[in-house]
Amino acid sequence: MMITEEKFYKNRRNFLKLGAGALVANEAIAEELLKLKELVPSDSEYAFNYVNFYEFSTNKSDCVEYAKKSNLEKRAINIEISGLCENPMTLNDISQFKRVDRVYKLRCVEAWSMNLPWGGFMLKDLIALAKPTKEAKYIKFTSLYDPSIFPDQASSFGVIEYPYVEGLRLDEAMHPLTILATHLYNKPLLAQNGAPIRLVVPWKYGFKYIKSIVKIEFTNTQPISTWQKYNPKEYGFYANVNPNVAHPRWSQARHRVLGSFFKEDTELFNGYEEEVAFLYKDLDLKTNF
Ligand SMILES: Nc1nc2c(c(=O)[nH]1)N[C@H]1C(S)=C(S)[C@@H](COP(=O)(O)O)O[C@H]1N2
Ligand SMILES: [Mo]
Repeated sequence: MMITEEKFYKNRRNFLKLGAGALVANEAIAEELLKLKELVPSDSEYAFNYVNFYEFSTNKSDCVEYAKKSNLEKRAINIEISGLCENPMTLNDISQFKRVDRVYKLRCVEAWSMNLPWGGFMLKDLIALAKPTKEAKYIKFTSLYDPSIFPDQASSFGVIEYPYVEGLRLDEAMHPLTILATHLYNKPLLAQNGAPIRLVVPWKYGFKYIKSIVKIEFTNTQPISTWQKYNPKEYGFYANVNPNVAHPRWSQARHRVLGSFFKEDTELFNGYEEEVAFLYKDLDLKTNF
């Protein structure tokens, strides 16, 4: 324990000395830091059964039932990469990217959390391949639209607008903590978790983790995300986990850890402040929520 802590603080000092700009450059230190921060994964039953996937249903267990019939797991990765970049392409082969395995805390805006062991690759590796032009400032993601498998897309009383859309600033997308996940608990993603590929951004609320991605575009204007469009007073573009900014209808100061009886304090940037705060040094987090 002592050794681990000593190593952690020593590394943290080096890390801070290198400064924000070096974060992306010095991946080795970032990986080391993450290892020392590693969490104990939650029981996989929560991850597989307590899900939000509105295309299937707003009911968490109905999602799982519809997901079983969807065949989403059998779909090949097929992402159209377009917009402001030098190498637009259709991405099918992800074997070219270095595999990363990360246990991150997922904090849902609904005030619960779980620790999830993801497998995938860093989004920045894909961005390097696509080569965004200097005009590109944002990245926009789109989920699959297929009313034949998604009941809420087929319904005329659909809850939200489809397809589900999300966005990141390009520097957030290039951060080494941001990954595209293909695996969860060392198994290919289940349909209900966003097969075959989904986004994971651990310092943001879970609704940013867009599932079943079919399109990625580089843009110079800030994309409007699905939840922001649904209710801009309640859901912002940034959606950074922040205990000091309440949702208009509930506090974000604490959350329930699934599988634990107790609630715990929510941390700024979901506990990843050391790694990501530099991205927001010029931003008022209260107005840019
Ligand atoms: N396409 C799509 N992606 C989505 C959602 C959704 O409804 N549709 N729900 C989001 C929300 S609110 C959360 S908390 C996470 C949940 O991921 P999980 O169910 O795999 O834990 O997925 C996010 N990604
Ligand atoms: Mo969520």
